[in-house]
Amino acid sequence: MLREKPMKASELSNPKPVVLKIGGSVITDKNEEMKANTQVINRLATEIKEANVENLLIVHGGGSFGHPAAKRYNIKEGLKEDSQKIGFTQTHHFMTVLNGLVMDSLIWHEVLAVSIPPSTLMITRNGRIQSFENAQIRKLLAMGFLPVLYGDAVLDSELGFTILSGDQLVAKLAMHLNACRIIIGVDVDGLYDNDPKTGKNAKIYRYLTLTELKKLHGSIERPMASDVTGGMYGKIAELIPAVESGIPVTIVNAAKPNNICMALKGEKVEGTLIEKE
Ligand code: IP8
Repeated sequence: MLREKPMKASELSNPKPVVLKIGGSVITDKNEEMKANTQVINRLATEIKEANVENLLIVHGGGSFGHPAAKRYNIKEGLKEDSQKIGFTQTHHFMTVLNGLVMDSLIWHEVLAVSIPPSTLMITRNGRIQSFENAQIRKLLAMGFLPVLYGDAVLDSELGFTILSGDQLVAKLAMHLNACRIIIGVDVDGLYDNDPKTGKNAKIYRYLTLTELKKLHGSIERPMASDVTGGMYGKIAELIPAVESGIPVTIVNAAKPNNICMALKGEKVEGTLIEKE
């Protein structure tokens, strides 16, 4: 069932939601499977608590928890043989483990966070969200809670199962809930013309219009091998519909202390701002 229900008057009295994505490369160590950056997770929880944003949703990525198992068992490509099924269960489970660590920290910092496994709310079709039950999320937001979702291994009506990236989820949630902005926390200072970790002289984009973003999407380097959902390339592709619908996107370095707090408060942070025009 596809729910496109408009916001109720009581819900509209709240400010429009802000959607925050925290990249897997920020909260995990991608060099070691299943290694969480617990200090960073705790710092981010402090920043989220301090920013105290009304109507906030968080989506986090998979990093070294979700991606290695998904890659090992080709989960994104769908169910082709029974031996992949254990990989589906592992990928989903490892994401719940990472989510548990994020939740522990948020709850410890007295953030009113409630975890929602995306695989229970949505089904994809050939990798794209097909049905999305958002009543729980709307209700939680209306009651003042902070829903926390994540990239997940989900059921797919054509493929059997697949991987739903946190970025596809972010764009979909933002559009469904009429968000006022999206903040993407990554482990570099913004969007570059080249991978700043490997490419020398990579140039950062401070501001991009939708037209420029689309052009860039056509020219940017293809995915890095460690990330089944396509790294920065996948991110850009997923953000286009949200920017198209008028939701500005700010990409900031969440590995640098205080950036997420400032971005959440709407303060100016070094990064990349992408707007429709
Ligand atoms: O890290 C994918 O989410 P992402 C998560 O946001 C899994 O691309 C399960 C690999």
